[in-house]
Amino acid sequence: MKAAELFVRCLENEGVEYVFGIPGEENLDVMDALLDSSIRFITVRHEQGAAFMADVYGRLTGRAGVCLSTLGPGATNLLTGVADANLDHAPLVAISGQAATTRLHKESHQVLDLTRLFEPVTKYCASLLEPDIVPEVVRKAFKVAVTPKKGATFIEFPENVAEMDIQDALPLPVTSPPVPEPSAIQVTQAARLISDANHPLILAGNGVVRAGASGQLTAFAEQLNIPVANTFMAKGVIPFRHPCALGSAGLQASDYLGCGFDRADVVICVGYDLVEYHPYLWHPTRDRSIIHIDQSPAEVDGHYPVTVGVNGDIGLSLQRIAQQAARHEGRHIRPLRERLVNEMNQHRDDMAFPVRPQKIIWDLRTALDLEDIVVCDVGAHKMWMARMFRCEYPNTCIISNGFASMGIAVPGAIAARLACPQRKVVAVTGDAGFLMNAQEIETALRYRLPIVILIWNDSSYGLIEWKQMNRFGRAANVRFNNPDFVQYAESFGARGYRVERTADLPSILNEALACDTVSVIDCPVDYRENFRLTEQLGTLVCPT
Ligand SMILES: Cc1ncc(C[n+]2csc(CCOP(=O)(O)OP(=O)(O)O)c2C)c(N)n1
Ligand SMILES: [Mg+2]
Repeated sequence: MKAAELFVRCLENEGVEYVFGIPGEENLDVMDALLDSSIRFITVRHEQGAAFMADVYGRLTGRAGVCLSTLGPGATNLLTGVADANLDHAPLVAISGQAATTRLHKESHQVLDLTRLFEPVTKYCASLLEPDIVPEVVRKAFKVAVTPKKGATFIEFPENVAEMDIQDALPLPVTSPPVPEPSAIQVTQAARLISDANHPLILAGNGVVRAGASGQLTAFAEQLNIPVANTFMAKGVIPFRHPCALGSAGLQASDYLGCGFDRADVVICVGYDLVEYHPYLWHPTRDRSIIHIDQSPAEVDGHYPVTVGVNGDIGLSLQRIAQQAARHEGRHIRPLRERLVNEMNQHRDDMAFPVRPQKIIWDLRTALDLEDIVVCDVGAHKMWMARMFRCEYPNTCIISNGFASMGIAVPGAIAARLACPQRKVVAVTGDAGFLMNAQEIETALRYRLPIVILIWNDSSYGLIEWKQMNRFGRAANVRFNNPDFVQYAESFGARGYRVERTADLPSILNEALACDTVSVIDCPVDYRENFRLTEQLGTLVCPT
């Protein structure tokens, strides 16, 4: 057998269903071997799209998503999506072809040192310099990708090695190391600190989603009657309808939630990745007690002094702490929650045009089932979605908030549809982020993957304009023109809709969601609301 065939057997052995990518001259043997495997290759239109697809597939399934490119320019195109997975802690294995080992030592066509290039954006990089090491490298790449904290790994496969023969080699057995139990002493210390607290608050992060511990988190909060703020990436870890749910923290301004943090004396951080929300934003005073509950020890940060660290299985840690800690009164959270819910409800009948962000969110939430999936891009629309889109389940509003790269929504929605074919999927995107990977509409159509793309059209890099106006009172080089998005969609063979009256948005959404193809909705948005929100939050008086 060729090393390339062994490589593909190793991928099958890891349970790989899909490889997202673009073939090249340096991975001919791998591409050919894939034809005889159970793995489905998804041919995309830009390697960045492939990496984002693998990234979102990894988030939704918990198993590493796989993307593939050729050497040089193919590999550099993968880089942004790989970095996104790594900083967002999504499991991903990236594979690239490489030139033959006989020309890697010199200036040579399309050759870059790829393991060096990928080192800063992955947890592990390896070059398959010998056929014999294929089983070990593949096993290690998949194991490291899912080991807490999850992230990206990279394998480079030189073309001459891929075609070499190898005898008697087999994939290595797949085993998952058990997650350690939390130490009893740490559990007791945490329980004591919580019992003695006046106003404890939970900050739940994406680690809860990765550990599949949202049920235990909700039970913990309910039993001890402690309010829960979640990070953007942890939307839905506690159902929003739950009275303990306070909504998303992370808008880089004061918000109702900030009132909760101001008041808290003990903050219980569960599965919290510091990459998402700087501790100095919610803990400028550095004087609160912090309990860190996670599979891995806390990152070092001057504003994150950990009083008690409980490391190990998150669900188990929460259960054991709850058995020992005393229940709180938790009365002060009601006004905070009510203010947010009122704000969400205010715009249900708001017919102003261009459509206000709050109204787009109201109509989208109404059109979708609670299990359906939204993949959000990066921009002002993400801030609004994080703040106001209610989620009852984890992984129903996918947000990139570690690397926070624009361009994830369209390819991410395609991967979501493949990972969860029974659910409806909407990409919520800005007009700028949309055009960064809009070419993948063709991929979605070719594989018959119905998705809805909802573009918030402001002809601007809206989030940056928001920040510029706040800081300097004038906008700098953020405005642009858009193509006709309806004609653009139709030119691919997709459906295009333009929202011309706010009253039409619900029926357009329902029609697009019901049809079995790709739909693009061009929705003009009134981002004057951004400045109103800044003002409103700037003069916020805490309702507690
Ligand atoms: C790849 C990438 N480039 C630049 C940025 C910086 N950035 C963050 S949001 C944003 C503007 C996004 O504009 P758009 O997609 O139209 O969304 P809007 O803010 O208008 O809702 C920019 C330039 C980024 N996060 N990612
Ligand atoms: Mg925009």
